[in-house]
Amino acid sequence: MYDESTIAAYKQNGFAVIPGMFSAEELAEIARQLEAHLRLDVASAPKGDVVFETDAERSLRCLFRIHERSAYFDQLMRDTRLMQLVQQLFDGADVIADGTMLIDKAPLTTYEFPWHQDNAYQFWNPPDAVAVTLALDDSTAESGAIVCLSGSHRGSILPHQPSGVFGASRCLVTPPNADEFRSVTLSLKGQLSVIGGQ
Ligand SMILES: O=C(O)CCC(=O)C(=O)O
Repeated sequence: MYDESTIAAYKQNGFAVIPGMFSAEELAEIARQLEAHLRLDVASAPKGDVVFETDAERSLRCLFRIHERSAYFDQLMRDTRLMQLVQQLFDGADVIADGTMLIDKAPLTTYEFPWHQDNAYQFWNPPDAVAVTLALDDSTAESGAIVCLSGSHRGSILPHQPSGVFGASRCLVTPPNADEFRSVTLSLKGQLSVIGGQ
């Protein structure tokens, strides 16, 4: 069982940061498996599952559906700790592990993820889903950390439109009102962030 204050923070804010779920050794192994997988997978992944950079130091921006081509990442997606955490966040409901993706924000990348609700990509009905993100690199305000709007998960599903950004293709039609929600930058280092609501 996870700390009740983490669960309460998630319900209040729509996100939570959980340090220490994976040990330093496990994180190193995940990073090693990822490197090995990328060497094999990027060339053979279906075209729609890979998004490349044009102007950054590293060429990969996003890789989708990794678990479909990697037994290791399929198993990681179903890790008991993750499944139990999400089950507790949803008050004991059955949990389905649905997908995996890698987001690589390389140095000198010039794009921004536009404001969006994740369900604009996943179309769950009802939209009872979370994104569980594992930070393999340090993720800071300077390096492009995820930014969340605290409490915005309690609102309704909002209209989205094409954003024109490769790998982050949908954005809110009307950007959020900066006065309405507290904006929180999730600085992560070997930590897990859970973001949910819509
Ligand atoms: O990395 C970001 O800025 C946004 C990522 C995101 O929306 C997601 O992982 O669902």
